[in-house]
Amino acid sequence: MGQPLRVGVIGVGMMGADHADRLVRRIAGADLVAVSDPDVPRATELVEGLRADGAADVRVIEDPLELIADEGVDAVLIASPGFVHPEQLMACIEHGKYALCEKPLTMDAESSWEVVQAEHRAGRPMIQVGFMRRFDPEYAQMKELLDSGRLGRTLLLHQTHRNKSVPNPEFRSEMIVRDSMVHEVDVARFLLGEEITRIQVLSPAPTSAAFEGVADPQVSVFTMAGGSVVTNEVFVNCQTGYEVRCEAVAERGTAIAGRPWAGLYTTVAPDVAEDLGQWGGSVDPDFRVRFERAYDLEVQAWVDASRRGEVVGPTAYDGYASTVVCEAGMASLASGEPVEVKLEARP
Ligand code: ISE
Repeated sequence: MGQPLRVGVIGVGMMGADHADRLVRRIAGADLVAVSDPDVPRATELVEGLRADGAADVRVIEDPLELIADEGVDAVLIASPGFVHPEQLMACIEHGKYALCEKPLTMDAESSWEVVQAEHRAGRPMIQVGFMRRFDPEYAQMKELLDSGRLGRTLLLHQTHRNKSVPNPEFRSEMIVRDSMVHEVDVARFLLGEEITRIQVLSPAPTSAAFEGVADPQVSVFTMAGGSVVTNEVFVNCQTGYEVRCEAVAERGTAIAGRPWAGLYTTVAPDVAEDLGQWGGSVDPDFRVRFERAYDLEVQAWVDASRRGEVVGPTAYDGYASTVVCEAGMASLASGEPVEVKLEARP
């Protein structure tokens, strides 16, 4: 496939640093060539650490727009805060650079839609959104199983998303929707292959571990275009560990992805192959550990596709759709009532 993809990483917080490390140690066909962060000492420290791992020529470019425009950068991994995504994505589109953008695509439906339209005007897809669960082997296996039709129609999904704790007082109720539940939005659209038409977010009595006034846990219900229903529990201060799983209930069986103690678990009709697992382990608190393989496969797929001149995985439109659903979710969180979801048609 020719020369390695020269990648620049924007944002060296928890995810950006993790991706930079991944690009240096585990991703084939890519060279990390630059990082950018307003915290230059932090970026410099990261680069020095990576140098010890053999990444000798990584530059620190303070201005992210300069990194995007740089002729020595072929593709950009955006791990900066969501509110700066619009201008960075627009710059990637303008300079014709492939971008892997961490979720959320942007912070509101209007700016997400502007990104979708700008990419469309540019005439070719360039953006992959960082919904890594699509690359998790068990979720991918579940998608294949549901699509095969062997279990009949999928009627329900039950999703669980628990973080051990979020010690950040700025992580308010709306953030639980926009930053955490957004993953469930994407998985529902991905597994069922249809849009969410209505969302309701309920807030049960909060855990005493949550900051004052924060609705945690939250239970949300999505109604899908084809009539199936998705229930979601998002609980970001559950105290135990990082538990993310999804159970699909179909006409002829069920499948669970993400049981922490086993592979894909199924209970199926007698004529469908059966696969049982057993409990036996603790639950790690870190989502980088739980989804390490998914992140590796996600970034590898992005690098391979960019080198082929293609885009795979969640598109800008997927990012836009999830933003619209989360906005409706935040409205429902405030009112307690179901809210209709209205999407612009895919360009
Ligand atoms: C975080 O941003 C993530 O993406 C994690 O996967 C999620 O579990 C967490 O709740 C979010 O804050």
